[in-house]
Amino acid sequence: MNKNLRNEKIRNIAIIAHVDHGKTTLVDAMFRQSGLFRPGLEVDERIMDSMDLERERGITIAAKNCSVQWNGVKINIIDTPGHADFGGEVERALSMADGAILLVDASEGPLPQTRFVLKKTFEKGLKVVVVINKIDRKDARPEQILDEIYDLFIDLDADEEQLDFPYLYAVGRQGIAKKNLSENRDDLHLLFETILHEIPAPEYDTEEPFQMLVSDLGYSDYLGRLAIGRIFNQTARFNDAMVCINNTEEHLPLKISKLQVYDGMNLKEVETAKPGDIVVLSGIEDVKIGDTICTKEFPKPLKRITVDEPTISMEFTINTSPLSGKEGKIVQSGKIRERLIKETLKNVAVRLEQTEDRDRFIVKGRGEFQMAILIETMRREGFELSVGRPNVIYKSLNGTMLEPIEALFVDCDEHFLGVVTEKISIRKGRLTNLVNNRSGRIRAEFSVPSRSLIGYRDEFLTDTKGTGIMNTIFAGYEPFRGDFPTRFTGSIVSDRQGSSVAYALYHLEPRGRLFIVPGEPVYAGMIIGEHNKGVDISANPSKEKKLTNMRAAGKDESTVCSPVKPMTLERAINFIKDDEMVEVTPQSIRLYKKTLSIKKRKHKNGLN
Ligand SMILES: Nc1nc2c(ncn2[C@@H]2O[C@H](COP(=O)(O)OP(=O)(O)OP(=O)(O)O)[C@@H](O)[C@H]2O)c(=O)[nH]1
Ligand SMILES: [Mg+2]
Repeated sequence: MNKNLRNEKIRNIAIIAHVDHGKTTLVDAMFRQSGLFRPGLEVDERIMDSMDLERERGITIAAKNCSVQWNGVKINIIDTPGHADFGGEVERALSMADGAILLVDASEGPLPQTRFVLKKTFEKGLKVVVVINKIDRKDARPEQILDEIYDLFIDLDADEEQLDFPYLYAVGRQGIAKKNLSENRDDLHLLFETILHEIPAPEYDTEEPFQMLVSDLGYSDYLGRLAIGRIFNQTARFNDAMVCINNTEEHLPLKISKLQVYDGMNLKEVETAKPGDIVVLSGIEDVKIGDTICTKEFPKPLKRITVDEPTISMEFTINTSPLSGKEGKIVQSGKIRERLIKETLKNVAVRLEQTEDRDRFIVKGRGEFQMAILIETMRREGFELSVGRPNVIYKSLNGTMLEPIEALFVDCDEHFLGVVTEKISIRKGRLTNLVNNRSGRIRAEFSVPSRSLIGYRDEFLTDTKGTGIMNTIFAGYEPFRGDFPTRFTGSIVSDRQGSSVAYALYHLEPRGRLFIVPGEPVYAGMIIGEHNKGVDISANPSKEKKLTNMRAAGKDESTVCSPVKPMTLERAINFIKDDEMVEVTPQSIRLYKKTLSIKKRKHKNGLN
């Protein structure tokens, strides 16, 4: 009798899209128009992108909750990242939602991550409201994009009801949403109304016991660990005694020491929270994402959150370079291990494997960008460590080695198609589709091994003079397509410890592209540049000019070195080969050969 009730006072939505299609900016406008800020208050842009790295890079990295009120209904919003490497965050966010706002850029149209996130909402059976965003763009083609979205729904096997999706046109940045392009509107009221009308209110069952699914973790200095998630049935009360059911079906007792709900971007303490609401609960330390919190009397776990498997793995070790321990505060393997475990608790897409060597860990995730963000975060916390090349994760089926394959979508000037196709075919990629609509730009689709894309993005941008756009989506596992070099150039390797000098670097410039400037510390085995040819060479970057008493006029060469593009972490991990590592400290990024001594390297390679 009391089944299938709905809490009409609440809506839970996730905002999903391909990267940069305007999710976080739309949330700003929703905040403004729901009266969250007093008029005239200066507010930062993309206020939900609160992490330092998010603000610096202008992208969302972690999914985050907030809420707005509209006509007496609380809309819990989860802003998600659009970058493919953070797809696990979308999967986690959807576990709290009853529906999703799918944003699609009115010029770019549906892109690979649009497909990924839409597929995930279908798998969860969630209602989707489509918002064709950025219709103010000069190159906007909203009606065409609507057709493309419809095609995408068909492609993903949407049923009739899903195909009849509600849609709006919007300029998120100006806070405008409308049903018809010709309509004159200057607010988001229609979006709020559509959410209230189309997204089902959270359903609950009074005959079921209390259940809350933990979908996120937080930490507060005063309260300790915070469990964040949605209440599925019954009401939570401050001081209630509960149990947390973990992945091994253990029942860990807890008492709700504080109960909070989202109020705008902040949290508000409450005495009780109703079914369907998203709460932040304190009172338990040992809780993980996916656990269910329920009563002691009726412990009944909900289905755990599942996310896609990791696709790449990377070696993390303590820093063993001769310069280790000079720049970082935290260098011990125990601390690195603790930090990585902490990451796996919060980040559902990251896995950690301990190896036999206690100083060496294997970290698995969704992509090298995700790894770079993790490493960058660690170095900012004061860590010093070394990392190896990102490697794809192979599988084996009936004795056949399988490798991950991606569909690669390229949009570039037709003149660059030749060089792009050539580079991709060397890397065992195949052209699968080509559209030339005679506009001067072409759209090509390739099927490529994932491993060939590691480090390729930079080259692609250089090859297309910065104008090409590439997007990828994981397509599945296929038989291994054969070897090709991970890099077609060699490394210039320092043969001794010292300090680099201008004279030596100047004379090395013709050999390739240098990574260091005069006055930097170097050591034997440190990679100081990229060699033009496919083999490594040794060099002495601290070689001074021989001083003679005889200074012949006109013979003194000027030794002004060319500017060096600073080595970033992302470039470094994409650049190194299997026998090379990146040394990361709060101040420096250095590259080195795993075997520092040239003699030992030669011996290993069977050379004398
Ligand atoms: N022309 C136009 N640009 C917009 C609009 N909304 C957002 N933008 C711009 O699009 C860029 C990306 O906006 P974000 O809100 O960060 O996009 P996002 O979808 O949250 O990006 P990720 O979270 O990294 O996936 C920013 O430069 C915005 O200023 C719009 O309505 N029109
Ligand atoms: Mg964002």
